[in-house]
Amino acid sequence: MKPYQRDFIEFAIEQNVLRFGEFTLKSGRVSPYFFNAGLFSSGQALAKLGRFYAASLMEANVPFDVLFGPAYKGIPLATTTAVALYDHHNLDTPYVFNRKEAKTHGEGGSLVGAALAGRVMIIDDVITAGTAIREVMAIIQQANASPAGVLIALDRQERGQGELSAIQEVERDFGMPVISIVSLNDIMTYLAEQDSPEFAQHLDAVKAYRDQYGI
Ligand code: OMP
Repeated sequence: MKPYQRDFIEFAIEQNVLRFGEFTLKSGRVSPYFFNAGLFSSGQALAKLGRFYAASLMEANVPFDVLFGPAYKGIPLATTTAVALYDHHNLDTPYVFNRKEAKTHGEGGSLVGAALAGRVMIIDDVITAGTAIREVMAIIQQANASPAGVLIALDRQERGQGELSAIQEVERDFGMPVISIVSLNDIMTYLAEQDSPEFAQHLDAVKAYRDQYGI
C-alpha cells in the first residue's frame, strides 16, 4: 500500500465515510462495512478527495480525453478531480456530467459541460456487484464515445455475476481498466496494522464477509 492510500483510508474513517457495523447493500448483501462518499461534505473534504482521485488517475497513466461524472454522486467527484488535476498536476481536462431527467427547454438534453466524446474516464464512488457502472456504460455507448476507464474510490473486490470479481467482469465486458484509490485488501491491511481491539473485531467481520462474497 502506498502512503497516499493509507492517508486516504485514514481520511475516510475520520470523515465517517468508511464505517463499520451492519449495512444492507444495493445488491442485497449484508456487509460489515460501508463507504458513503456523500459524507465528504465540506469544501476541505472535497478538495482533499479530489487530490486522492487525481493522484490515483495520474499514477494509473491511462490516456483519456474527458472526465465524466454520472448523476448524482459522480458529479462532485468528477468536478473535484478536474480541479485537482489542474491545481496539482497542471492538467486542464474537460469534464461533463449528466442529468437524470432530460431537460426539454433551454439548452435541452441530459448532458452538461464538455462534449461526451472521445475516450471517456468515468469517475464514480464504489463498485460492488457492478450494476451501477453498467447503467453508466449505456450512456457512453449512446453518445458513441468510447470508455477509457473507470476511476473509483473503493474496489470492494466482490464477486459479480459469475466467479470473477465485479470489476474483472466490467474490465472484460467493456475492454477498459478500472482504477481505484484503494481496495478492500488495502482496508484489511490498514485494520491489521492498527493496534486496536476494536479494529481487530472489524477485521474479523470483514474477513468473514470476504469469505462469502469476495474473490
Ligand atoms: P453495485 O451497483 O452493486 O456495483 O454497487 C455500487 C453502488 O452501491 C455505489 O454506487 C453506491 O451507490 C452503493 N454503495 C456504496 O456507496 N458504498 C458501499 O460501500 C457499498 C455500496 C453498495 O450498495 O454496494
